[in-house]
Amino acid sequence: MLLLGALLLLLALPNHGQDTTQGPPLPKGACTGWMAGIPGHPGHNGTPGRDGRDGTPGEKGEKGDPGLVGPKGDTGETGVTGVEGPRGFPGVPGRKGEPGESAYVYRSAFSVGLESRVTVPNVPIRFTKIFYNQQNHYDGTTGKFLCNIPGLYYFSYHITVYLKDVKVSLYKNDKALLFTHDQFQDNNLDQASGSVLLYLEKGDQVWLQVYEGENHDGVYADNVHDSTFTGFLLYHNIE
Ligand SMILES: [Ca+2]
Repeated sequence: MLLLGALLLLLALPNHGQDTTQGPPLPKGACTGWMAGIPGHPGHNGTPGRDGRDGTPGEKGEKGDPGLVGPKGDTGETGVTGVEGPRGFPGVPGRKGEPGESAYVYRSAFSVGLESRVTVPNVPIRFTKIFYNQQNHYDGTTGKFLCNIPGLYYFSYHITVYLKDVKVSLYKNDKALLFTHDQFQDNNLDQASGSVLLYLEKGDQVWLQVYEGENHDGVYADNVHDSTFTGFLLYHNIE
């Protein structure tokens, strides 16, 4: 430090002498007592400068981690109905049902025969040998069948012919509808028969009767020869 101060003194000397020749005169005795001063203290720091300009954008960073799963969304609209599927296999048969109530059964039938030969013409033949007459729609006292159930009926008769010719008619309400004629042959035994379908209303009557008098009343029956009359309801009127 002392060395530096001496150096500065040597440099300053010529200038001092020059100034004395050209500048105002120094006060008397000034140069004789001049000595170099002690360097001052460093000044205070200045105020901070303004911010610099923004730098250029940096390089693009790496892709970040996936975010958290968001909440479940709302239910969407119903879609279009699909095409009908193929037909399934047949199911197992169900159990047998309980017996139902018995429906009303329309029954009307009779089957009767003669017990002996007929000798009275032009009146209903009275068949008194009863094979079947459950509903009693045939009346053995009159020889007439009385219709109780409207419908279609089937009637038939099989007559044993003996000793005389036979002419019989099937009557419906006093009108002969069906005629059967058989000529008797001597020393023989003949048969005559007929059948018909008739629609009957309730109250109609049907019977057999010999016609054209006593020369045609060869209707015969005994213990081993029968003459029969049969009728039954084929089906009732459903109206
Ligand atoms: Ca004959």
